[in-house]
Amino acid sequence: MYITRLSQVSLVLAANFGLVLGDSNQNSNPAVRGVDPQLLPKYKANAAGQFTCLDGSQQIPIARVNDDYCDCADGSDEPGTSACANGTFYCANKGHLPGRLSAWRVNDGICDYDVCCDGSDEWDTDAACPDKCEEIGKLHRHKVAEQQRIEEAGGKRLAELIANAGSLRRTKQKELDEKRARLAEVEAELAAAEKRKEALEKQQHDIAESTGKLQSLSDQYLPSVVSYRKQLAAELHVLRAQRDRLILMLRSVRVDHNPEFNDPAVASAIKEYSEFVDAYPYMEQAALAFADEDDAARTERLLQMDQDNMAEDDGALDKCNQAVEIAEAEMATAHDDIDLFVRLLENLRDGYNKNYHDLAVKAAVSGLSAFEADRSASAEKVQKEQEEADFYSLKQQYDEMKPQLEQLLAESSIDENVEAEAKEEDSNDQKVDLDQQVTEARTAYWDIHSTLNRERNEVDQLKSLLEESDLGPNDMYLSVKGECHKLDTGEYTYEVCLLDRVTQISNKDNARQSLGTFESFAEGSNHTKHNYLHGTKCWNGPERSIVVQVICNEHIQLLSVSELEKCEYQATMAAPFACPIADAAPEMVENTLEDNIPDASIDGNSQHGNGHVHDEL
Ligand code: MAN
Repeated sequence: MYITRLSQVSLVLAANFGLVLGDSNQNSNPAVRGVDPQLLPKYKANAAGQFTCLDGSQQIPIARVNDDYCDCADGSDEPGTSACANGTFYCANKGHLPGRLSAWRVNDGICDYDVCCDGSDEWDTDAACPDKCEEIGKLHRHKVAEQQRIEEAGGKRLAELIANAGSLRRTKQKELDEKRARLAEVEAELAAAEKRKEALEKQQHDIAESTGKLQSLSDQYLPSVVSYRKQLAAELHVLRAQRDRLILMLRSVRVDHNPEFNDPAVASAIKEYSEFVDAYPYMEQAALAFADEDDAARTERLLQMDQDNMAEDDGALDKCNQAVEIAEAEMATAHDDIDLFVRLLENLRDGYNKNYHDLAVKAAVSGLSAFEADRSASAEKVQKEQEEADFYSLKQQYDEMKPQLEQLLAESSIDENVEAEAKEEDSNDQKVDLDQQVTEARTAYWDIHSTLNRERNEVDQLKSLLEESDLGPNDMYLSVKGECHKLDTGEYTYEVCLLDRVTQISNKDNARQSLGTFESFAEGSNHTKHNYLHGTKCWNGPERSIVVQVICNEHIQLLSVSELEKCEYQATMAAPFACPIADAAPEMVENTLEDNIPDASIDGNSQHGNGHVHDEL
């Protein structure tokens, strides 16, 4: 076996002392260079001068420890050289924390200050590696203290969040209960508003429909009804004039007869006429008012008056129809009155005592004959005029139109159940009013509709928060779920809405890409790693997704976002949720801190994971 210069020195030393020295400065002792002081007893030679590999696999002469030749399978015989690929070099790092370096880094010409701040790893090369432990140790202690301060503040904040979570949950639960009850009320309001809206809309539709039908009926019949009405008016004036003439004749008998004759026929005529006058006193007054006017002139004048009145109504079929109905009724009355008066006068003519020379009676009797003659002349005249005006055809058209009009008017009348107050207004006002009511009913309906949507959303959100969300141990995420935090990284601004969704917003054109919605806490992460999945699909790639890693801090802040692989993002977020909780048992907190110190591990690959366990709370 080739024995190096070093091994020879070791051998000499071993021979001198009979065992490997166990001083704390073992690196100055080449035989135990690179040995962890805790393991020093294992580097003593046994009675046979043998070293037992730490894995117990074999024994070798003590002189072969650190002889720069790898004997043990576990590399334990070469703690101070680079001979064993799996060996470990211990550096004492006085003034800082000890470190363990992979053997291959020993004497490689590089000062591995990240692990061995004392430069002891380069003990056999020209690399000058002065001891920097004081400086590095100071920096490290400062870092540890700062970390401790952050963890204390963050832990306190986390404890507060947890302490408040109970009452916050109760408050929100109460809010949810109230909102659910209110939702039922709004739903009922919406149903009522919808019913009212639909009823009014139907009515509006029906009216529009019948207005259309009315218009076409009017287009078809109005001109004939207007003419028919004029014909009736002319005939009515003739009848009125005739009636007035008879009234004046009978009045003259009543007022001017000689009562001394005591003629029963006269008395009977006067009695019946007086009954009429008592019932309709204005009829006689009206007749008197026209007494001095010539019949023809009067008819002409009244016709003109009629024309003026009619002009106002002629545009509307329903008004014209009403006027026709009134005229027909008046004509029937006039005919009845004329028949009555003629009968009275005929009875008088046939029954009066001719021996009495009562001038008033005689005038009435001869007046009757003149009346009859005039009456048949004017009847002929009226008939002639009516023939000229095609009266019977007009009447036929009117009779055809009338039932259709009545049906339409019945259909378009406002439904009293829906709108009682509009009843007395005229139909045009009714229509304006109905249009306004429809508009108002629609506005009311849509207002309630959007209120309902808004309130439903609020209920859904609260329900999902309180009943469907994992909010971490002790509801620690309750108060922040949905809270958004942004970070501008130059090209993009990222927005993380906690346990909800993450968005990438282009700073150039504001285009937004979803990086995912919250899916789960990563297993084993103590609720400090959040997975957001199913974001916008990448061009020719996967759906975007992001992992948000929380690190301890008092305040919440989005610290960094990077795209590790195309469309796979990672964010770091400072927040109390990764802090050790303030009121945890003190030893435990200390242990946690110890665990966090990045030094006692190989090559400085320290585990920065927080050792706190929220679940213990
Ligand atoms: C956008 C951004 C990038 C992403 C590409 C993929 O530009 O979302 O982060 O890498 O799309 O095409």
